[in-house]
Amino acid sequence: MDELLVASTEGAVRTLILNRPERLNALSPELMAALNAAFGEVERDDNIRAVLLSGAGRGFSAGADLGLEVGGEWDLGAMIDALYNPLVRRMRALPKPIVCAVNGVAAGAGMNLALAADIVVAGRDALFTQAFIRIGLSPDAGGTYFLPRLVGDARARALAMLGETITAETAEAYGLIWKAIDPDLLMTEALTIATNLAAKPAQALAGIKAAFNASAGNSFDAQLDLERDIQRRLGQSADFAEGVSAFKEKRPPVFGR
Ligand code: T3D
Repeated sequence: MDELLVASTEGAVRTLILNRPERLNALSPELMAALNAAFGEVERDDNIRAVLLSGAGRGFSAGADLGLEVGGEWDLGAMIDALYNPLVRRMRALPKPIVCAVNGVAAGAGMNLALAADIVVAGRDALFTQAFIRIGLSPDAGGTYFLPRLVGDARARALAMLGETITAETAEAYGLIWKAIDPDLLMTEALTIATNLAAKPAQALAGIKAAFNASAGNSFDAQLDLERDIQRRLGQSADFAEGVSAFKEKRPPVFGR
């Protein structure tokens, strides 16, 4: 049987490809478990400095696997507790940048999985939909947290309540994603972004991620204090010393490996 999640490493970038193309990479419990394990490995491996997440075939992910049996006994909350929430928490807490290349439709939890990444790029032919409402559900996998923060409350509510499909270009115009890209160049450009991130000072990237993660829930004062604490720590790092020396010596910096 083909692997559900194909992992490869190029330099310091770990690429993870959802691999159920015949089901548009629907998130079966097995695929979710594989994703959770893969992000756990990335967390532990000091040689990995950035992650690139994408999907095989013509879709990024069609969300939860609807092929599973549903019914009164089916506890979706338990599934979310066991698989969805740990994954999204892990992706947000990972002190390394995650680039997501959306290569086709991203629906329901598939869309929200993409939004849990730090930088999202999409092929111009990609589509985004909060499909939950069509099957009588409300967004999960962080959707009601990410959406209003990315696109504002008005658009977030409409996307969730209407379940309309938007194009990658609209997603870019809304500020939902970083960029819409020529589909033929998507993976090359996404890998370039991830490789670029992997060469940047890792502790500073971790600091940026921690600061932005906290920003949504912090008061202005608390955020200023957090910025100070992060900067204090970074100010003592070898990368900062190297950055300043390189600036003074008019040469490119070489950050720690
Ligand atoms: O379970 C829990 O824990 C609760 C959590 C819920 C979170 C959620 O994500 S709820 C939202 C679930 N997703 C959806 O409702 C989307 C369902 N899919 C679609 O609406 C459409 O497939 C798309 C709009 C995404 C794409 O349409 P299209 O026309 O490009 O493709 P298609 O023909 O519908 O799909 C291709 C195949 O993938 C097809 O199989 P077949 O008929 O060729 O054998 C289709 O059944 C399969 N597929 C698509 N989505 C899913 C799926 N199989 C299982 N689960 C899916 N979500």
